[in-house]
Amino acid sequence: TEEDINELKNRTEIQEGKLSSLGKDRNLIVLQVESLQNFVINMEYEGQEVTPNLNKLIKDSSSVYYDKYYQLIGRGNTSDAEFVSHNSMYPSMEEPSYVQYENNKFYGLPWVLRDNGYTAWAMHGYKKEFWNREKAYIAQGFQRFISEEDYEFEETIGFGLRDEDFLKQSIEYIKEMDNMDENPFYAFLITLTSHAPYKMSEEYHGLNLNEKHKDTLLGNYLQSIHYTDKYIGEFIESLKETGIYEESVIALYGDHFAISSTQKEVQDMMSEFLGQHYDFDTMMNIPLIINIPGETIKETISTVGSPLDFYPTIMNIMGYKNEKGLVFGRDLTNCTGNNFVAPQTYMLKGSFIDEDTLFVVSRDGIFEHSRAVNKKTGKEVEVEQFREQYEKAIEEINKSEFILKKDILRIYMENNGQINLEQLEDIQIENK
Ligand code: GP9
Repeated sequence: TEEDINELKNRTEIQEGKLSSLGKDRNLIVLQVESLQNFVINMEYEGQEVTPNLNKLIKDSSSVYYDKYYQLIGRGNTSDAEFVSHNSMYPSMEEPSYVQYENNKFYGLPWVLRDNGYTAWAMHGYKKEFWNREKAYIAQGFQRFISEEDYEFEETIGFGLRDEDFLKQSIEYIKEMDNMDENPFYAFLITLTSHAPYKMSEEYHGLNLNEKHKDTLLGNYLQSIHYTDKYIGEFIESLKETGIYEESVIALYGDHFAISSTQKEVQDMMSEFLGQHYDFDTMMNIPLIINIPGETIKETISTVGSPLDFYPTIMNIMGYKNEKGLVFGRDLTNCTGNNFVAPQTYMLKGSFIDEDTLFVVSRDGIFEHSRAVNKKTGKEVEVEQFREQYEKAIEEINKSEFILKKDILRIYMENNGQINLEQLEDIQIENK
């Protein structure tokens, strides 16, 4: 309805507040890290830091750490994490969003930065066709996609190109962007090595694991994320050496979980390891870190959020206005009230995580059979009291799907923010 569009318009207008415009005229470098879960942050494994470089980045006086950030992906996994982060729209549950909406009109992060003079490139050390990235990146607003074929390498780990090669050579592409003109740039990098099943030969193992964890899913994951962390550390040091670091904003987040809570055996193992019940809220918790060199801003922000909120959060920092598009997320730095995330993978539509509650819709989709857990006590509570939040989660997803299916941003942008809703045919959106 017109009311819905107006509400989204208001949501899209970011209010001035904390961190506003600190990134103006700076480059933006975003690292999307494969399978980076939040539980490894600040974790010590028998006296060894699992992610020393990420921990150092979080401790930096110029960093803000969002520790209640949860994954939001659909059929397109990693590529949906990109899609949601850039566009602040829910991912599709029918096909990977990059396939289904390849030719839609978007006004996401790359576009708004381009409108402000930036050049936007994406970098990823895998095949350019995978997840339909090469084709989808055009409508997403990327001007160039540096993919596997643009990197030199002799060895691979697991899925493909090693993060060491990827991150070292990406510095050269970043320098190229920096030297192109006087304008700032947007570099979006997606790492790969810490991909399931996390197996690497021993020469890459940097942690001493005890016998219990050696060659297990958890042990391999810890080794693998420790490896990636090492090269993220080197990447940041290289940025400092080039002088690009001080002129940039650096944002880093995990794309999705590494270890699932849906298999009983794995869940028990994780609960024992972490000393707390390993449920969806721990599994889906990924970190978001934003670093603005030179600013004294150190803080941990515990507002619940997800990649849906990345675009408005980063736009508040970059200081540019989104005057053409619509977003569903919120600026996590300044938003007040009870924000929530409404996952549709691993949990069904209508499920949500907010500050107090983990609400999991039952497999049969019947509301009354759902499970609600008080996050503070870990105890199950009466579900009926959450009917409103459950309906809100479904409504938000449906609105986003309607906009994507009808390619409404195209109409919206072509008519300078006006939409004649009567001209749109009705479409059926399933509630499950
Ligand atoms: C491959 C990489 C992995 O390009 O992004 O994707 P995933 O399998 O995690 O979705």
